[in-house]
Amino acid sequence: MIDKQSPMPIYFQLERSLRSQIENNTLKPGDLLPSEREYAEQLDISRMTVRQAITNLVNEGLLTRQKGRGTFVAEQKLEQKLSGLTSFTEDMKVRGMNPANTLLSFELVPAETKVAERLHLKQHTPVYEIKRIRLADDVPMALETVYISANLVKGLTEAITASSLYRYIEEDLGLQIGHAVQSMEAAIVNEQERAHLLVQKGAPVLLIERNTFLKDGTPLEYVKSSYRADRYKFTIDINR
Ligand code: 16G
Repeated sequence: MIDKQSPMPIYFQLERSLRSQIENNTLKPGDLLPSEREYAEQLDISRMTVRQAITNLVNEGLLTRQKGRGTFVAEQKLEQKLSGLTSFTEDMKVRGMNPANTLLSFELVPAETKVAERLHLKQHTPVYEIKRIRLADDVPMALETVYISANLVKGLTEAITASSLYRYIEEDLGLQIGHAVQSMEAAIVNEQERAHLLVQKGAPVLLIERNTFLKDGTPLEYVKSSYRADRYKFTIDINR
Protein backbone atom coordinates (compact mmCIF):
# COMPACT_ATOMS: atom_id res chain seq x y z
CA MET A 1 0.00 0.00 0.00
CA ILE A 2 3.06 2.26 0.15
CA ASP A 3 5.02 3.27 -2.94
CA LYS A 4 8.27 4.88 -1.85
CA GLN A 5 9.03 6.02 -5.40
CA SER A 6 5.79 7.97 -5.60
CA PRO A 7 5.98 11.77 -5.33
CA MET A 8 3.02 11.53 -2.96
CA PRO A 9 4.15 11.88 0.70
CA ILE A 10 4.22 8.57 2.52
CA TYR A 11 2.00 9.72 5.39
CA PHE A 12 -0.56 10.74 2.78
CA GLN A 13 -0.44 7.35 1.06
CA LEU A 14 -0.98 5.59 4.38
CA GLU A 15 -3.77 7.97 5.31
CA ARG A 16 -5.48 7.36 1.97
CA SER A 17 -5.13 3.62 2.28
CA LEU A 18 -6.58 3.57 5.82
CA ARG A 19 -9.41 5.83 4.75
CA SER A 20 -10.38 3.52 1.91
CA GLN A 21 -10.16 0.47 4.19
CA ILE A 22 -12.63 2.21 6.52
CA GLU A 23 -14.89 3.26 3.66
CA ASN A 24 -15.05 -0.21 2.13
CA ASN A 25 -15.50 -1.80 5.57
CA THR A 26 -12.25 -3.81 5.54
CA LEU A 27 -11.65 -1.93 8.78
CA LYS A 28 -14.93 -1.92 10.72
CA PRO A 29 -16.21 0.37 13.51
CA GLY A 30 -14.69 -0.80 16.79
CA ASP A 31 -11.70 -2.57 15.17
CA LEU A 32 -8.37 -2.09 16.94
CA LEU A 33 -5.64 -0.82 14.62
CA PRO A 34 -2.10 -2.23 14.73
CA SER A 35 0.18 0.00 16.84
CA GLU A 36 2.33 2.72 15.29
CA ARG A 37 5.36 0.53 15.85
CA GLU A 38 3.73 -2.43 14.09
CA TYR A 39 2.72 -0.33 11.09
CA ALA A 40 6.20 1.21 10.94
CA GLU A 41 7.88 -2.21 10.98
CA GLN A 42 5.43 -3.80 8.57
CA LEU A 43 5.69 -0.99 6.03
CA ASP A 44 9.30 -0.11 6.72
CA ILE A 45 8.55 3.54 7.34
CA SER A 46 9.14 5.78 10.35
CA ARG A 47 6.83 5.90 13.36
CA MET A 48 6.50 9.67 12.93
CA THR A 49 5.08 9.09 9.46
CA VAL A 50 2.57 6.56 10.79
CA ARG A 51 1.65 8.96 13.61
CA GLN A 52 0.98 11.78 11.17
CA ALA A 53 -1.39 9.66 9.05
CA ILE A 54 -3.24 8.38 12.11
CA THR A 55 -3.46 11.80 13.76
CA ASN A 56 -5.07 13.25 10.64
CA LEU A 57 -7.72 10.52 10.68
CA VAL A 58 -8.27 10.97 14.43
CA ASN A 59 -8.79 14.70 13.86
CA GLU A 60 -11.28 13.91 11.14
CA GLY A 61 -13.20 11.62 13.50
CA LEU A 62 -12.63 8.42 11.51
CA LEU A 63 -10.37 6.94 14.20
CA THR A 64 -10.37 7.36 17.99
CA ARG A 65 -7.44 7.05 20.36
CA GLN A 66 -8.19 5.51 23.73
CA LYS A 67 -5.64 6.03 26.46
CA GLY A 68 -3.78 2.85 27.28
CA ARG A 69 -5.84 0.79 24.83
CA GLY A 70 -4.86 1.89 21.37
CA THR A 71 -6.44 3.38 18.25
CA PHE A 72 -9.85 2.17 17.05
CA VAL A 73 -12.03 2.70 14.03
CA ALA A 74 -14.73 5.17 15.15
CA GLU A 75 -18.40 4.25 15.19
CA GLN A 76 -20.46 5.77 12.38
CA LYS A 77 -22.25 8.95 13.31
CA LEU A 78 -26.03 9.07 13.38
CA GLU A 79 -27.20 11.53 10.81
CA GLN A 80 -30.08 13.63 12.06
CA LYS A 81 -32.06 15.89 9.75
CA LEU A 82 -32.88 19.27 11.18
CA SER A 83 -36.25 19.57 9.55
CA GLY A 84 -39.20 17.93 11.33
CA LEU A 85 -40.02 18.58 14.96
CA THR A 86 -39.50 15.07 16.24
CA SER A 87 -38.81 13.40 19.57
CA PHE A 88 -35.81 11.29 20.45
CA THR A 89 -38.01 8.19 20.62
CA GLU A 90 -39.39 8.84 17.13
CA ASP A 91 -35.94 9.55 15.71
CA MET A 92 -34.52 6.27 16.99
CA LYS A 93 -37.52 4.19 15.92
CA VAL A 94 -37.32 5.53 12.35
CA ARG A 95 -33.74 4.22 12.28
CA GLY A 96 -34.78 0.82 13.59
CA MET A 97 -32.85 1.50 16.79
CA ASN A 98 -34.10 0.84 20.26
CA PRO A 99 -34.58 4.05 22.31
CA ALA A 100 -34.17 3.96 26.08
CA ASN A 101 -33.82 6.47 28.89
CA THR A 102 -32.01 6.49 32.19
CA LEU A 103 -33.80 8.87 34.51
CA LEU A 104 -31.29 10.85 36.56
CA SER A 105 -33.76 13.11 38.35
CA PHE A 106 -37.42 14.08 38.26
CA GLU A 107 -38.32 17.07 40.40
CA LEU A 108 -40.89 19.78 40.79
CA VAL A 109 -38.87 22.98 41.18
CA PRO A 110 -39.61 26.74 41.20
CA ALA A 111 -38.81 28.22 37.77
CA GLU A 112 -35.55 30.20 37.81
CA THR A 113 -35.25 33.39 35.74
CA LYS A 114 -34.19 31.83 32.44
CA VAL A 115 -36.62 28.91 32.63
CA ALA A 116 -39.49 31.27 33.59
CA GLU A 117 -38.60 33.53 30.68
CA ARG A 118 -38.50 30.67 28.17
CA LEU A 119 -41.77 29.20 29.37
CA HIS A 120 -43.46 32.62 29.72
CA LEU A 121 -44.16 31.94 33.39
CA LYS A 122 -43.79 34.05 36.50
CA GLN A 123 -40.57 33.33 38.36
CA HIS A 124 -40.94 30.51 40.91
CA THR A 125 -43.96 28.93 39.18
CA PRO A 126 -43.62 25.15 39.67
CA VAL A 127 -42.03 23.37 36.72
CA TYR A 128 -40.91 19.81 36.22
CA GLU A 129 -37.18 19.45 35.82
CA ILE A 130 -36.42 16.11 34.20
CA LYS A 131 -32.88 14.91 33.59
CA ARG A 132 -32.45 11.88 31.37
CA ILE A 133 -29.68 10.04 29.58
CA ARG A 134 -31.00 9.16 26.14
CA LEU A 135 -29.72 5.89 24.75
CA ALA A 136 -29.89 4.25 21.34
CA ASP A 137 -29.32 0.48 21.30
CA ASP A 138 -27.91 0.86 24.82
CA VAL A 139 -25.34 3.49 23.82
CA PRO A 140 -25.67 6.85 25.61
CA MET A 141 -26.18 9.52 22.95
CA ALA A 142 -27.28 12.62 24.84
CA LEU A 143 -27.83 14.06 28.27
CA GLU A 144 -31.03 16.06 28.38
CA THR A 145 -32.69 18.39 30.88
CA VAL A 146 -36.31 19.31 30.16
CA TYR A 147 -38.33 22.01 31.91
CA ILE A 148 -42.09 21.76 31.55
CA SER A 149 -44.82 23.78 33.20
CA ALA A 150 -46.60 21.60 35.75
CA ASN A 151 -49.87 23.42 35.11
CA LEU A 152 -49.79 22.67 31.41
CA VAL A 153 -48.54 19.09 31.39
CA LYS A 154 -50.58 17.49 34.12
CA GLY A 155 -50.12 14.09 35.68
CA LEU A 156 -46.51 13.62 34.63
CA THR A 157 -44.84 10.70 36.41
CA GLU A 158 -41.39 9.14 36.47
CA ALA A 159 -42.80 6.14 34.62
CA ILE A 160 -43.88 8.34 31.71
CA THR A 161 -40.38 9.77 31.34
CA ALA A 162 -39.06 6.23 30.93
CA SER A 163 -40.76 6.19 27.53
CA SER A 164 -41.83 9.17 25.39
CA LEU A 165 -42.78 12.59 26.74
CA TYR A 166 -44.10 13.74 23.35
CA ARG A 167 -46.31 10.66 23.09
CA TYR A 168 -47.81 11.41 26.52
CA ILE A 169 -48.32 15.10 25.68
CA GLU A 170 -49.99 14.43 22.34
CA GLU A 171 -51.81 11.16 22.80
CA ASP A 172 -52.76 11.15 26.47
CA LEU A 173 -53.20 14.88 27.07
CA GLY A 174 -54.37 15.71 23.53
CA LEU A 175 -52.12 18.79 23.31
CA GLN A 176 -50.92 19.78 19.84
CA ILE A 177 -47.19 20.40 19.54
CA GLY A 178 -46.57 23.14 16.97
CA HIS A 179 -43.05 24.44 16.45
CA ALA A 180 -39.71 24.91 18.16
CA VAL A 181 -36.80 27.33 18.16
CA GLN A 182 -33.50 25.53 18.45
CA SER A 183 -29.87 26.54 18.80
CA MET A 184 -26.73 24.47 18.60
CA GLU A 185 -23.17 25.18 19.69
CA ALA A 186 -19.96 23.28 20.17
CA ALA A 187 -18.42 22.56 23.58
CA ILE A 188 -16.14 20.20 25.46
CA VAL A 189 -17.78 17.74 27.88
CA ASN A 190 -17.96 18.74 31.52
CA GLU A 191 -17.40 16.18 34.28
CA GLN A 192 -21.09 15.34 34.74
CA GLU A 193 -21.65 14.82 31.02
CA ARG A 194 -18.48 12.78 30.72
CA ALA A 195 -19.58 10.34 33.39
CA HIS A 196 -23.03 9.84 31.86
CA LEU A 197 -22.08 9.85 28.18
CA LEU A 198 -19.12 7.51 28.76
CA VAL A 199 -16.71 9.62 26.72
CA GLN A 200 -13.16 10.69 27.42
CA LYS A 201 -12.07 13.91 29.03
CA GLY A 202 -11.94 16.66 26.43
CA ALA A 203 -14.44 14.96 24.11
CA PRO A 204 -16.59 17.30 22.00
CA VAL A 205 -20.33 17.70 22.47
CA LEU A 206 -23.04 19.62 20.69
CA LEU A 207 -25.11 21.71 23.07
CA ILE A 208 -28.65 22.04 21.85
CA GLU A 209 -31.32 24.27 23.35
CA ARG A 210 -34.88 23.85 22.25
CA ASN A 211 -37.89 25.97 23.09
CA THR A 212 -41.02 24.18 21.95
CA PHE A 213 -44.47 25.70 21.56
CA LEU A 214 -47.97 24.28 21.19
CA LYS A 215 -49.94 25.08 18.02
CA ASP A 216 -51.73 27.88 19.90
CA GLY A 217 -48.36 29.47 20.77
CA THR A 218 -48.19 28.42 24.43
CA PRO A 219 -44.59 27.55 25.42
CA LEU A 220 -44.46 23.81 26.16
CA GLU A 221 -40.89 23.00 27.09
CA TYR A 222 -37.42 24.41 27.45
CA VAL A 223 -34.77 21.76 26.86
CA LYS A 224 -31.01 21.79 27.22
CA SER A 225 -29.14 18.82 25.86
CA SER A 226 -25.60 17.69 25.19
CA TYR A 227 -25.19 15.35 22.25
CA ARG A 228 -22.06 13.29 21.69
CA ALA A 229 -20.31 14.92 18.76
CA ASP A 230 -18.52 11.65 18.02
CA ARG A 231 -21.87 9.94 17.42
CA TYR A 232 -24.07 12.69 16.00
CA LYS A 233 -24.08 14.68 12.83
CA PHE A 234 -26.87 17.11 11.94
CA THR A 235 -27.84 17.88 8.38
CA ILE A 236 -30.06 20.56 6.98
CA ASP A 237 -31.62 21.23 3.57
CA ILE A 238 -31.07 24.76 2.37
CA ASN A 239 -32.63 26.47 -0.62
CA ARG A 240 -31.66 29.49 -2.60
C1 16G B 1 -35.91 15.37 21.78
C2 16G B 1 -36.03 16.88 21.90
C3 16G B 1 -36.61 17.32 23.23
C4 16G B 1 -37.85 16.55 23.56
C5 16G B 1 -37.62 15.08 23.46
C6 16G B 1 -38.88 14.29 23.69
C7 16G B 1 -34.02 17.74 20.72
C8 16G B 1 -32.83 18.58 20.77
N1 16G B 1 -34.76 17.59 21.80
O1 16G B 1 -34.88 14.89 22.56
O2 16G B 1 -36.91 18.68 23.12
O3 16G B 1 -38.28 16.86 24.88
O4 16G B 1 -37.13 14.75 22.16
O5 16G B 1 -38.52 12.94 23.56
O6 16G B 1 -34.31 17.21 19.70
P1 16G B 1 -39.41 11.73 23.97
O7 16G B 1 -40.78 11.95 23.43
O8 16G B 1 -38.72 10.56 23.38
O9 16G B 1 -39.43 11.68 25.49
